[in-house]
Amino acid sequence: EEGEKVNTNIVTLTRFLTEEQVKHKEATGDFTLLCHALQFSFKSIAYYIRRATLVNLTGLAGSMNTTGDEQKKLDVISNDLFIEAMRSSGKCALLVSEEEEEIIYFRDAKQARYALACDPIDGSSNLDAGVSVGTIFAIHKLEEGSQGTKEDILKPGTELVAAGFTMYGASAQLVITMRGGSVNGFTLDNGLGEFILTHPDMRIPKKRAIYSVNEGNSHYWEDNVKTYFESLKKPSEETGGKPYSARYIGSMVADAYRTLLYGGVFAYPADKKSPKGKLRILYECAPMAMVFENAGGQAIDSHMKRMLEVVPENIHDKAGIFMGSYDEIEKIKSFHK
Ligand code: P6P
Repeated sequence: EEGEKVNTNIVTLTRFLTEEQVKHKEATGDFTLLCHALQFSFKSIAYYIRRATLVNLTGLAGSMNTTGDEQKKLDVISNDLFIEAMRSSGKCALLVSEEEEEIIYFRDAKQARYALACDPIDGSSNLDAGVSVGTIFAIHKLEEGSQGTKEDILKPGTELVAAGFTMYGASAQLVITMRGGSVNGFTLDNGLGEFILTHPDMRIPKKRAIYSVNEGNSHYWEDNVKTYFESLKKPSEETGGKPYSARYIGSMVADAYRTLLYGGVFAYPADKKSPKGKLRILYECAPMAMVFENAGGQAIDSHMKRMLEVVPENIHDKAGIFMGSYDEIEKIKSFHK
């Protein structure tokens, strides 16, 4: 009868992963089980972040993490949650985390075929301010016959099996992409405790007059970076006689998610202060580059090299990055001729 039309064709992440697995007849189901462990850790982290302010989990845990910034309690909890989820899955051979100086090897996961890099709570310095933070992840497959060594993860992003991020905002938004696949967005339904497919086949607009960069670093930028960003501030015919809009949250996952949805460019250029850039290749730049390329955009480093072809020497190596709308990245390249 008349009344609210209820959508009964709900695609959960669990169903999506099963359907993906069926497409690959050689699949053993290991990747699916690894992703179930991943989604469990996202749900757990989302739960703790939602309660953080109430249970006063914010504030400093008093311990310094390996990358030197003050470690907030949620960093510690999220990192531990993630490590235990990967360990108990039995499908992860080794894990690189922003919070851990050394690689974590799961030696009892004998059959594990995957290596994971993650930033458990990226943007955590914004936590107390209620700004959206997120988890960024990148999944590599071990070389044939490898028991899991750092060579299995010090590889170009072109070899990533899957990558994505979960942004903990008003609701938890998961964005995931597989090699050569599309980008799909899921929203956590807290009632069901399921990630629901809400953004199938995400495509980044080819161009959009929005730029996202920390202008506080502009004194240290190279000249062609300065010239490029200055050019965006002039009204131009191309943008209907208006300058670009500036949007910067300071939390990569939040800036990336907005750029993916609306278009434009997000950048953290290498500069005189941070000659190798600030963002980490393995668990910030490469996974984001895979998402942006699979959504029809581009991601390059400060040498204008395709980010997915950059190979880190060490697990915490950094890179400058420009990522966003296809045409905008082309324009940036034109300033670096
Ligand atoms: P800045 C957060 O600390 C982070 O790692 C990313 O999430 C974010 O994009 C960047 O650093 C912000 O850096 O120097 O602008 O505060």
